[in-house]
Amino acid sequence: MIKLTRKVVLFAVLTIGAFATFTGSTWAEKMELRMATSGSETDQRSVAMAEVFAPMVADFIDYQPSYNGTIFAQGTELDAISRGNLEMSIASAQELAQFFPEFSIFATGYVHQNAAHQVAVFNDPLMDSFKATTEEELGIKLLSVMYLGRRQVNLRHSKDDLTVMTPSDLAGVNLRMPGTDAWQFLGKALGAAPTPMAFSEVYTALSTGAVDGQDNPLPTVVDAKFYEVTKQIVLTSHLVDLNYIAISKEFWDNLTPDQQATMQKAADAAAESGRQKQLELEASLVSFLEEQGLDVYEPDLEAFRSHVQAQYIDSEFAESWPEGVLEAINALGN
Ligand code: KDO
Repeated sequence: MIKLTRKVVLFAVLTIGAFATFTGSTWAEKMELRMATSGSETDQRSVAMAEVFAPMVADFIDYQPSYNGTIFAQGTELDAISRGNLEMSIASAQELAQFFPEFSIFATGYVHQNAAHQVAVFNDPLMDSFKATTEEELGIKLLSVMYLGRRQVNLRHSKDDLTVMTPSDLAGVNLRMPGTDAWQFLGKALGAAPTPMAFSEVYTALSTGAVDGQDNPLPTVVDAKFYEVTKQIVLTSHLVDLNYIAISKEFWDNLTPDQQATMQKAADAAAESGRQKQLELEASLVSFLEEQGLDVYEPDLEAFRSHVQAQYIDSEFAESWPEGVLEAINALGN
């Protein structure tokens, strides 16, 4: 019996070894890249990473995505990467602002003007110190900037019950915002009473009335089906929001220069693909949401812009912004 087992094991090992060699790339050559995001599998950022990034690096990367915060809860991914428990995440400036307050400038209402402005800012020398700090102090490299979209206020109340034209109309409204300080500040700057809550809990909270509303770009409102449990969207466009493709610096440093060049190209291609898809969705979803019975309307944008900016200028966040960066960002806008 023992002899037979040895023969079976030997045959199996030889067969697997032959197969792996035959496929031209043994598993040992592929590096496991775990990517965690609180986003869904169907969100355009996740789709771009799976359909554009992963194939472009497939020669040397075994891409292993996880969605909806299943292996790392929203807001814990950067710490996980820093500790070597994860290799990549779709990170936010708001999460980075928890480590480095100066990142709050990229999470400030009405600063980024549009998707192209985000790309210009990310590729400008003004970003060098932000990228260096993240690499040196957190061990994380920001590969590319992704377009999440223009965040809008999305409420359970019907427009007849609550029409929002200025920030004062949001007074007392229990608005769910993501958990970090920068997010909570943005909710207050809009005039609302913010509640911290993970993205994965928002649908249930809206359906039960635990919160009065939430804010996200239209593609997220549709992808997460928030329109099923809300009745209006106020087109505040209060934050042209972004994410960063964030990778472990240690993992990056272990790649060859050619592999790094390929991965950088793949990250930029995925970011651009997701950006274009997200922009197309934003252009088409107002009519879809109105067909679902939601009121979608523009408030007094100047009232929101001036009120939100006034909250930031005297804030502790603004004190952390490096001298001249806000002016440099504004100069890159149109
Ligand atoms: C959210 O929790 O509202 C947010 O939009 C914050 C973003 O930074 C990002 O984490 C996003 O959720 C997730 O990717 C889900 O779309």
